[in-house]
Amino acid sequence: MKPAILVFGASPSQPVMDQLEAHFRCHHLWRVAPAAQDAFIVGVADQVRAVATTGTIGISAARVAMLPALELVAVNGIGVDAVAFEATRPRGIRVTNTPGVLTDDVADLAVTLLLAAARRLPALDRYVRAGDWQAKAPIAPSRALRGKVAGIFGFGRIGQAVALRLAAFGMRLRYYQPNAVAGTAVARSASLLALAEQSDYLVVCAPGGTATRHVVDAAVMAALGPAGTLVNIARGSLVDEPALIAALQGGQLGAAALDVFADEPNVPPALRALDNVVLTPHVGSLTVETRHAMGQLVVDNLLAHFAGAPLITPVA
Ligand code: 8YV
Repeated sequence: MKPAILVFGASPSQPVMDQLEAHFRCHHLWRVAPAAQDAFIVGVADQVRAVATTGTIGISAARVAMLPALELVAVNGIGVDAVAFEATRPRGIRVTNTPGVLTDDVADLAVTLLLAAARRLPALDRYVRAGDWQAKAPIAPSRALRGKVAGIFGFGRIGQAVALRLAAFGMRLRYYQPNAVAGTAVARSASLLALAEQSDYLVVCAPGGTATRHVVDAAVMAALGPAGTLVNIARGSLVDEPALIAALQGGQLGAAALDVFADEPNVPPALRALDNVVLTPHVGSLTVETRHAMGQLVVDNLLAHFAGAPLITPVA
């Protein structure tokens, strides 16, 4: 009999969904209204040997506890901060994610956001649509990128891919993360605060989770300064969002370009009301090609697990 899996989130790739259906007895939780999901899980819990989830949904300790036969959590994403490892680890439940395949697209979005903030793209788009051009309304010039410093917080695969791209714009680069990265020509700052002080743009590429919660705080934003821009493509949890709103409103921080938020999809109205922000709905990896590749890794990890083969991309 095919193993039963619980699918927390659908992939936009039809071939991925078809493979899940072909190889597993799929119970699709994403089709169930939130209020009815616990009852749905209770109905299938005894059979469920694996969960296919997303980076943002992960799996809570309560849900792990509801699944007595759970062996594997396959995350369709790189971030595993939403996985309750305190619940999976003691039971030997294995976890996989999708590193590598999303690096370029997430880095591309980071650069897109940075450029959009630097050249004030949303405001200029609104200007043309509103007829302000014909009305000869004044347009303030933007600031050039060349020669400016991009500080990259979190210098893993994605951070390094962002650096590679920004170098092509003539930007100077620095990074900070607790462990120095070997073999890079990019200078490491002594701390996140020092990086913010030395940068015109701070690009957040570090993992979410308890260790990095609210590390981008009021002091870091003040260090980045009134002409500085915060870019976040990592997790909303890294940024103290009320402090960010206050800094943007008060002028201590110049601008922000954000793909991720503290409580998605609930972006605070005060943030939405600001003119000096660019906002996207957590779409760093949302391209046809990358979502297919991510979903394929989920399928391949599930198949490897049930074949007794080594997992393709296990989380240590
Ligand atoms: C996705 C992500 O939004 O990779 C991650 O950690 O946050 C994103 O790529 C998410 O996992 C949806 O599948």
